[in-house]
Amino acid sequence: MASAAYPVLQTRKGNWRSNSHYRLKGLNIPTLNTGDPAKLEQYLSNFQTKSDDVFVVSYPKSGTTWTQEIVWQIHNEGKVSKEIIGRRVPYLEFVTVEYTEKPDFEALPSPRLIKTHLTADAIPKGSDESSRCKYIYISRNPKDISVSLFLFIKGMMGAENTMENAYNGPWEFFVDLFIEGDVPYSKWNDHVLSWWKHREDPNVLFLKYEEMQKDLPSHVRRIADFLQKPLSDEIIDRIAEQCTFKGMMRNPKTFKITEGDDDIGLILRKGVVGDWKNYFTPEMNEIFEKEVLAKLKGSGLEFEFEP
Ligand code: PPS
Repeated sequence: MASAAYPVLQTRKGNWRSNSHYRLKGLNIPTLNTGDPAKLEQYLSNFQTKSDDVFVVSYPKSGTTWTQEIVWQIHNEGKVSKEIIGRRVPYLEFVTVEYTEKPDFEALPSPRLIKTHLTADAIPKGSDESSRCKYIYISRNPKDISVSLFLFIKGMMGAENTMENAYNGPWEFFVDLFIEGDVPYSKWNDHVLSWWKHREDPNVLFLKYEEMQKDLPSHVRRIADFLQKPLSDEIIDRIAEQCTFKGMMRNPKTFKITEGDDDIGLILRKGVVGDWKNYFTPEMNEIFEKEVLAKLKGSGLEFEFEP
């Protein structure tokens, strides 16, 4: 429902078009996420956090689902569930969604485990000690993110109800859109830096996908400690094994964006570091280094690009 306050934003080049977005909370939110952008913006602005809420936060395609599953298993002592992840750790920005199940955060039992892609500036925060919740931010190198996002968005084209709003161009154009921030949740560098600034806040845990790949058990322990969940080494090791890419691939349809038994919106794809090398030309790499990675200079934030 476009309106003067919330126009539909879409970048075009010839017949190619970016995903369509609404601008709210200072970010590009896919029009597919909501039929009522004003209502979504109001909901996000008024969301009341509780002190035991846990937010799993990321820029899209950074390892959100992986972290959601780890957090859920930590809270459930290593149990494995086939219930779709969006029901167990629901997505905040789907609160007014129309094409799939809407989450109900008020009905969610405590501690509420919540997924979101909001920046540190846009995310709901408690105003005092009694409502100050925890945030786990998962980051990933932007070259692998851009490939993962491109392939995911292209895949969403297969769904009839998403055709009008979805990306229809080639990889080359997508790289430009990613650099310009004409993609869901806008510019990667602004997003990651908004959270990096808060990495030392006691209620923020800042993680990196590439480091999790290298040593998953120690990260499961770090997350459990951060959530003050005392678990035995045996349970930690079990969760780490169950949350490897191979472990999660035992139930691939548990990890989907939408409800239903189809293959639309499947999230587990390759799960590796360095797939970008199969897509980037030397010229793209050069532009990316200059336009995206150079923006991190001086922040102390660095990423690994090789397995
Ligand atoms: S989303 O749609 O924004 O929530 O996507 P997100 O979950 O953030 O990211 C999807 C990518 O994470 C990979 N993934 C994993 N990698 C390693 N280990 C595990 N267990 C795992 N689970 C998900 C998933 O495959 C996507 O990356 P690509 O590069 O596309 O494979």
